[in-house]
Amino acid sequence: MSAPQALRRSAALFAQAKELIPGGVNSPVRAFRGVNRDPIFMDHGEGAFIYDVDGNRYIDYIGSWGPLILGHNHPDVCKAVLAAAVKGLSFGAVTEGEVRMARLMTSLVPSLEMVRMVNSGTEATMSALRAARGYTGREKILKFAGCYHGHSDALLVKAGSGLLSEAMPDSAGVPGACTADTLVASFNDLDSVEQLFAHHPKQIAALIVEPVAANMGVVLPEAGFLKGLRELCSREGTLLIFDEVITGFRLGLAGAQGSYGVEPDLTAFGKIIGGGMPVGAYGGRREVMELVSPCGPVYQAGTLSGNPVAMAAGLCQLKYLQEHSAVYEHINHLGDMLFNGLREISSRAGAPCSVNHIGSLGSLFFTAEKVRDFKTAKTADTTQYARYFTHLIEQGVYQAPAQFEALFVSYAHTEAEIHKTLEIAEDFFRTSLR
Ligand code: HOZ
Repeated sequence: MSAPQALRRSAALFAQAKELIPGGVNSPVRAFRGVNRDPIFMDHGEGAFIYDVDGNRYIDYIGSWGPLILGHNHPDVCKAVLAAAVKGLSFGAVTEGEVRMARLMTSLVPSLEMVRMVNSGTEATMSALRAARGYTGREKILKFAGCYHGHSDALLVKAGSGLLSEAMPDSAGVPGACTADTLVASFNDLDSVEQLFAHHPKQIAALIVEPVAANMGVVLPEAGFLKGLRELCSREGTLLIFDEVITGFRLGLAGAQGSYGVEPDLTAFGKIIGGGMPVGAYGGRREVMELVSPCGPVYQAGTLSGNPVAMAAGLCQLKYLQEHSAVYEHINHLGDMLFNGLREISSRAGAPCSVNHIGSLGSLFFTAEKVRDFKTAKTADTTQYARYFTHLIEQGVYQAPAQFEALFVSYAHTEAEIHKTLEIAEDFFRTSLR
């Protein structure tokens, strides 16, 4: 890799941005506050690499937070976007792409009988909860500490992602009434869920969970946890909602529900189904989805929902995944190489680290604790993570700018990038760990 260029243009842009945009960013995690640095302005991406405005190249383990599973600028996806764009950017009317997308998604994910497109994961989870409340006639919802389901009011309770790295317990501006019906249990702790059901019998409309939590860093469900949730929800008449914004189409064509063999009633999807364009979707059991307007009384709408360019990008990427099983073989192999490698080199260096991963998705935590929930995730040393981040970014490896986020490997990565990354990480563990 060539010598790093000073981040002059980035710094100049950030100075302007701070005057015009809160914190200089349009989403908090990318402000790099979690690693005590200023953000780096990106210019373009190509394959496994992302390039900043000062001409530095980085191996990219963010991939726009997951959706770029084929890597940056995949030629097929770009071609599909361009072909759709010349026909018109938005109509606010129905298009064929939406039908094809719904047909493809329902054919790939067995629990999906009907699906509604929206514009983001936040909209997807919020709308799925509304449908669940409409179906059950109940008001309470149950979530898990450290899980993040977007920024709608009712879900900003003990949330992960940006709230965790900013060390904010909850958001200001959310009326108490909006969160009064949100119950919080502990991830991987079925007893905590049982207790909430016992205290609120027949009152909980939905239990929402990231089947693999990926917004307090990556935390895997322990054996029996998801199945236990399924059983409790069925027993209580509560709808089980999987938030597969991160895991959907990443762990496999049927997402985490396919990998773990547990069927939710509803699923929320996010950016990956847009191949990098702003998209989300929610769907599941027909009798629930048929309550959504204009079919039924649960209102939800959006001019850009099912946008034709986004549908074209998403369809192209999903079809590519469907037709090339080599994608999952490749990213899972590289994911194993990367995360097992990090586990080995940190342990060889005697560093107190814990690595969680499944396939191409994972996190390294600076803690000796086995990370299995919010409490253990929070034992991670964020100062050490910031040092690690700085070491890697200065050597051309771009990873999550906060301890409590995930890393993503794409089809465009090769063993060469993984080796390079491990070499740089090992150098950190050998020389910089204090
Ligand atoms: N909420 C995302 C991470 N879990 C970050 C979004 C962004 O900054 O783009």
